[in-house]
Amino acid sequence: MNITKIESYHVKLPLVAPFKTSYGFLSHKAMDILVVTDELGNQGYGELVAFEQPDYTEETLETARLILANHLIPLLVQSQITHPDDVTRLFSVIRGNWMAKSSLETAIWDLYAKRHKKSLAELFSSQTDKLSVGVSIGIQKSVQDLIEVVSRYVAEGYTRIKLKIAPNQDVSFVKAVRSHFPEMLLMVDANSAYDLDSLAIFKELDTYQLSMIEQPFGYSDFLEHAELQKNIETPICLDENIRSVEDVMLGHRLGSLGAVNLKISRVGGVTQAQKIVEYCKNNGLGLWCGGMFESGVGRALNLAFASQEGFNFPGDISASTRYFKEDIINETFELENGRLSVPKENGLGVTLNKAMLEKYGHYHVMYVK
Ligand code: OSB
Ligand code: MG
Repeated sequence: MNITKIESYHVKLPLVAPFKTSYGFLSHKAMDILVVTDELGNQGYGELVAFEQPDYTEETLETARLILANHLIPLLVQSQITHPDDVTRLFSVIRGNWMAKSSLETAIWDLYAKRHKKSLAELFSSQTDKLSVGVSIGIQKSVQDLIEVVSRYVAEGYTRIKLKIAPNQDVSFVKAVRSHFPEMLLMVDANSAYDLDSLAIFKELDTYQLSMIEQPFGYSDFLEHAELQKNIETPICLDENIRSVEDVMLGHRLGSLGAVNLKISRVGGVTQAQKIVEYCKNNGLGLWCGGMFESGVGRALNLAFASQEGFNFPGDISASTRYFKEDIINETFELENGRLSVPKENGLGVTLNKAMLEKYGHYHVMYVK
């Protein structure tokens, strides 16, 4: 395929409700939408999901834009690409910068699928057209507020609840939610807010039948996570730590994890994410699809990807209404009996809403042949 043009929209969408985690507070989500055009006029969409602050991982929107403009785009347009896997190989000379790589690689997947008149779900050997999904709930001011928020999501049909926790905002919250919802699939995510000094907290959390505990310790720590796992029954799920299949293998061998939160963007794209799916499947690990408060473009990709064999737990892929009042795609993702439909149309199966892009975005041309 021949790339003739690469455009981007710098978008910033207000969240329906602010989101508080152990490391920060989010009222808007910014993202870039890449539009890659080929010689036949097909267009592939990719989402750059990095945050504005380097507080979840080290990349930011700004660092990723630089890497795209100065390194990834020049590499891509100089080369002959026949399959999206070629893009991953091409980008392997550049270290790290996973989200920058993923934004372009996923746009090429969409383009490739459209050129072959197939949906991404088809290309990923989708096993189902409806996915059970969960919702990730930010830290609330009080236990009462949290119970209200959880109750609302449960009423909407979510079958798995993830609570963000931080020191002193952990056990009391989990205890209250568990006693209101004894059967609910419930888990927590600490976003690296603790270390082994808090072992007693985790021993206590271990008594609430949590499905897993996500990223309790440092974002590149494996040893303390392994030590923790020896002391608790609840599986540890790693998120921030996992940038590649090698990280999953390391965590598995060391006993630092029982499950993986897989974000395509955090591991450099679909081709790399696929290796993790295979490894988890072959080794009986928990596997589910994480989220980055993506726009509908990124969410469509997550739905297609997570509908394949190997994913065995509801992901952080919530309905459109959970995130933004207005999105930049024309379609909406609506919950039906706790499930979202996997898009069926060619490629990602979603179309850009030009009016919303104009309202919330700024247009840039990154490359013209
Ligand atoms: O740690 O999984 C996380 C959102 C932004 C950054 C990190 C995380 C999250 C979430 C929500 O937990 C994911 C979503 O619903 O998109
Ligand atoms: Mg997480």
